[in-house]
Amino acid sequence: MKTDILNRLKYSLGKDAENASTYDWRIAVSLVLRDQMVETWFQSTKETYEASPKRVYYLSMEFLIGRLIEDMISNLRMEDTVKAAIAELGQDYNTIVHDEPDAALGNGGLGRLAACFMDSLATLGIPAFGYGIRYEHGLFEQSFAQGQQVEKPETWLTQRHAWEFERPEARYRIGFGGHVEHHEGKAHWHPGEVVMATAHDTPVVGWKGEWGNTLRLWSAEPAKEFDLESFNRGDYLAAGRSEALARTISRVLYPDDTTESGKELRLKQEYFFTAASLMDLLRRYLKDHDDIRALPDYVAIQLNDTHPAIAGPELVRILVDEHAIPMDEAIPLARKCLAYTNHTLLPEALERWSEHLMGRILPRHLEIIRAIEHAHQTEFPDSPRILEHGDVRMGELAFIMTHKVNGVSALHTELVKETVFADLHRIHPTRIINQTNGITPRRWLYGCNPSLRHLITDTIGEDWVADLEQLTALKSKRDDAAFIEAFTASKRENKVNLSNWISETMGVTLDPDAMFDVQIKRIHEYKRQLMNLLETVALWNDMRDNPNADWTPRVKIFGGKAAPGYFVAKDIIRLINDVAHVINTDPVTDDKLKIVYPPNYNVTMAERLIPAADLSEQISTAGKEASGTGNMKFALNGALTIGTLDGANVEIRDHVGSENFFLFGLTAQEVMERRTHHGYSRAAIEASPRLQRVLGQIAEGRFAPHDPSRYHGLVGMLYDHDYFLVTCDFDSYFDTQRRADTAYRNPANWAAMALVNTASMGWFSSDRTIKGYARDIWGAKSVTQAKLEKSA
Ligand code: F58
Repeated sequence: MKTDILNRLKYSLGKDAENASTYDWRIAVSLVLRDQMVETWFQSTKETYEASPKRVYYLSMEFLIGRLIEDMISNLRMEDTVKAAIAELGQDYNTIVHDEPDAALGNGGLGRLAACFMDSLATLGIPAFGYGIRYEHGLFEQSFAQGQQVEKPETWLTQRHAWEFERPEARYRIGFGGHVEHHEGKAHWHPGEVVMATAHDTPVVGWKGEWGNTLRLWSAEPAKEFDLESFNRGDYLAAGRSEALARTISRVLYPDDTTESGKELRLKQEYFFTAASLMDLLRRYLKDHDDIRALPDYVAIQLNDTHPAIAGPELVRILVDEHAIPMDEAIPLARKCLAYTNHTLLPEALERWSEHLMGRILPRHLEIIRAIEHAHQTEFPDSPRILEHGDVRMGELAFIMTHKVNGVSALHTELVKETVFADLHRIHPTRIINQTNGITPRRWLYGCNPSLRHLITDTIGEDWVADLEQLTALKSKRDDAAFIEAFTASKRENKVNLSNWISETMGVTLDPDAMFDVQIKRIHEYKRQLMNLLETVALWNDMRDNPNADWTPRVKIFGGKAAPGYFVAKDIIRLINDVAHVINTDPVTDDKLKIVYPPNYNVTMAERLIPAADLSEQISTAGKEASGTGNMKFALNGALTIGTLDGANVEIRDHVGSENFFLFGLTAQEVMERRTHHGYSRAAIEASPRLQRVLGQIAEGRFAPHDPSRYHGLVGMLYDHDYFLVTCDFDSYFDTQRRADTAYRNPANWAAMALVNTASMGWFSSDRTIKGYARDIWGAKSVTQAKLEKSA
């Protein structure tokens, strides 16, 4: 390993050990690891060709993979070797690992789910490709200036990306615009603009390095480098214009996590990566099959939300225009290959494109969408329409063009059936199914929580890493005092580490024995960070009223970004920072209450915060959070949840037991009912003196003395249009927090509850989720499993 690293330093980076920077060492180590992976990767590809099984293609606009180096090291089981080599080379392991920038190619849960799925597909040995976009700039970098969010472009690709292989041979022409001609019953699309999609492959190796799949990300390049004629004329700007336009397509990830911006460039991104992926998978298929009609036997395409929903019309276009399959046969054939995952019920997040824009960017696709609409309406005259009020509704298109539609938690799936797709569900009653989300135990326990990992492995062996349900064996330890002590010590170690980091990076001193109460996720009204903050202020008031009472010390930790155009969310960020400033400098509560909000929350920060959490905030308005996956990560790492009956919280509570979960708030049904009451929020505020007091303090400028009217808008909104029912759930939330305080004062009992959480979370492994997709949606098999069965 040492020699390999030095060779890489020398021959790939042109450096010797004396002159190498941390960056050089990191790239050298990464390249050595990548070499190790390549063997598995080739072997897997070879076995896949031999077995000719069904391949899974996961199409996603986002893959929020974070750092890869430690994933690679642990999946290849090379921790000891790498650490020893780096130490012998006189370098620091942590410095090298922390030098890697996060690959932030996603906004939040949807993108991170895709990354967990890639890990599970590889671990399970299911042949799969992830297809997405190689954004030059991932999710923006967040900082705070006087408490306000400032966004800067993220620049991960200004450095070499050590894990990828560019594939100049996998290049496709992607057309946009132009016109369609019809001759003798055949359509001919003549695009007005063409860009090239070039593949960049990152190997994804599963646990123990037994199987490797590919994450193939497309970057956009000009079809023609630059216009030499303009250049020779001296018009340098014109010479580079088409090149710049082409590259724009993969330039930046859209930072909107819920609202659809309806931007032309976004539609182009969606078509760009979807079309390239379909061409690529069809080329692979046609290499060793000649019957295009057998495609569904070998290809399963999963659409991660509606972003790649243009895959329906695009596949039909290819079948009809390029393979001469009649339209009425092409539509069901395409449908058999495709499935769609819905991640949201929020109406503002359901994609729709104006027919006008669609016709301008993708004229042939609009014709095909009309044909799909016509075919469906003919068969089901009372069907909801894809084309409505001059819009193409991508949810309806995705539903109609796929054979399975899945929700991401049991509650969410029921709500999908009852709300967004109620009419389509009546027509196609078996199409909607549930696949509750999951998380990869490799990153979200083994990797991020070494102290707990060691304790678990010392107790039950190591097989839990690929078979998470084995954690149930830990339940019997809840009455074992020595084990509980070790479990508590592991949590404390993580809290001390986090406190040190907070102190170094933010200059705030934390008490590691205080309850660490964490809410990390995108900032959104429905996720109700505001309610958490109001509760914090109410607690602070109570502490100041009665400073000598027996308070449970708390650290409130927030993390998350707001979409740049989401002004209410940005006000909430500013208020958290303003309140933090006042509370953190109050001598009366100095040893009892602190608020920290480290900027630029990302996957790496999640890996730091989650293992150190005692309490996990999952407090969305019931019916609004499709599933949540952070909720699972916390519970797995031994945090107790305070939460509503929303998304996967319901199933987490079922698994860990209601006695080990702090439940509060209205149910989804009650939420809908409450909204019909006139003046419900004003009534709730009037019934709660505690909430009134807090809102009064915020409104009179207690936390912004130089700009007292700063939060009038926010407070006014709570009085008059509290759509997310912060006011209605406030009292029940506050009381439940006090129950948590009381429970925390009994450390052994708290630890036992936390342990039961960890021990009960096996079902939430993304391995279980992927097995569900493979069985119920894709009809795909594990090649490694088949090999095992054959040899047995
Ligand atoms: C999230 N959606 C859900 N969307 O909010 C969360 O409950 C769920 O656990 C997770 O998906 C995985 O199923 C989400 O993250 C986005 O970020 C989209 C980005 C692109 C625009 C629309 C929203």
